[in-house]
Parts: sequence; C-alpha cells; structure tokens
Amino acid sequence: MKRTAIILLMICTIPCFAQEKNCSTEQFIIKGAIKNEITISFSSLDSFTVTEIPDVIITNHLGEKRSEAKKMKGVLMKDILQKALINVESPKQLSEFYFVFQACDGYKIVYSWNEIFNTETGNHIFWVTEKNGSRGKDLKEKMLTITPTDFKTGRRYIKGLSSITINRVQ
Ligand SMILES: Nc1nc2c(c(=O)[nH]1)N[C@H]1C(S)=C(S)[C@@H](COP(=O)(O)O)O[C@H]1N2
Ligand SMILES: [Mo]
Repeated sequence: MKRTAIILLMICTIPCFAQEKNCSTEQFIIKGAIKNEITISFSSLDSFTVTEIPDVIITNHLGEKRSEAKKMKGVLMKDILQKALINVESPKQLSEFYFVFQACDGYKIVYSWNEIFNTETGNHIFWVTEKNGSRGKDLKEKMLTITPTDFKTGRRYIKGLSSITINRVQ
C-alpha cells in the first residue's frame, strides 16, 4: 500500500520537472540590436504575402523521419525581418549580425544575417501560417517556422516560436 502511494506520488510530480514539451505561442517578438521592437501575431498576417510551401518530411539529426508537414502556407521570414531596423554604422557590418530564434520551451536555433538576406536559403525560411489544412492559430504549436531546404529539417523546425533576438558577433 505504502509502495503504491510512493509510486503514485512520483508519477504525479513528473510534470513539474519535465520541460514544457508541447508549449505553444500566440505571438513572437523581434528584439535585440534594433531600433524598433516588433510583435508578430496572427493578426499581422494581413500585412504579408502568403505563399504555398512544398510538403516537408521532418527528419531528426540522423536523417530519420519524425513527422510530415503537408499542405502548408506561410510568410517568408525575410519579409518580416527586413522591417527590423538594425543598429549599424555601415551596411558592410550587417555581416556581423545573427538571429536567435527561441521557442517557449527554451529550444534555440541560429540564422546569420547573410544566410537570410544574401543566400538562397533566405528564400525558404517560413513562418508557417497553415499546415495539414489547419490555420496557424488552430495548430498545436501555433507559431511555427520551417526551412524546407535544410538537410535535416527537424533542427530548424521551431514549434512555439516566442522570440527572435538580433545579436552582433563579439
Ligand atoms: N520548441 C521546440 N521545437 C523543436 C524541438 C524542441 O525541442 N522544441 N526539437 C526540434 C527537433 S531536434 C526535431 S528533430 C523536431 C521534431 O519534430 P516533430 O515534433 O514533428 O517530430 O522538432 C524540432 N523543433
Ligand atoms: Mo532532432
């Protein structure tokens, strides 16, 4: 009886220690080394062009299939990020900047300024506003970004994006 009680107590306390696995966000903030902090929510959608995104197989670091993202639509992240006015003395120095995308569970990934604005990859980094026939706000993760041209697509598939911080390399 006592043992059962201890086991039950252990099971009930697990959620307190687990990372917030299935968190979601209604909006994300663009901040850091910029003149104008920007908040993007589902109502911001009207200000951007929405395009179709090809189907993507989400793979882990070993290239194994984790899930499938189909029937997606989205907004190019560079259309959004170009509205952030970076604190810089000359355009040449923009090459020193990088963007940290952070999710609600603390998961973080990086893009460089050049990757977004000066390579083909920048044409394939999306805020996913529709997936598998559901609108973004009805998705489990709500705010979601994807880079379909990555080799291992899971790494930069950000579920529950909460902020983008613009930093300058030290
Ligand atoms: N918020 C958040 N997003 C995340 C992760 C995470 O830990 N937290 N893990 C990434 C990794 S490493 C992989 S492989 C994929 C897995 O995607 P899936 O949930 O569709 O299987 O999610 C990515 N997105
Ligand atoms: Mo992964």
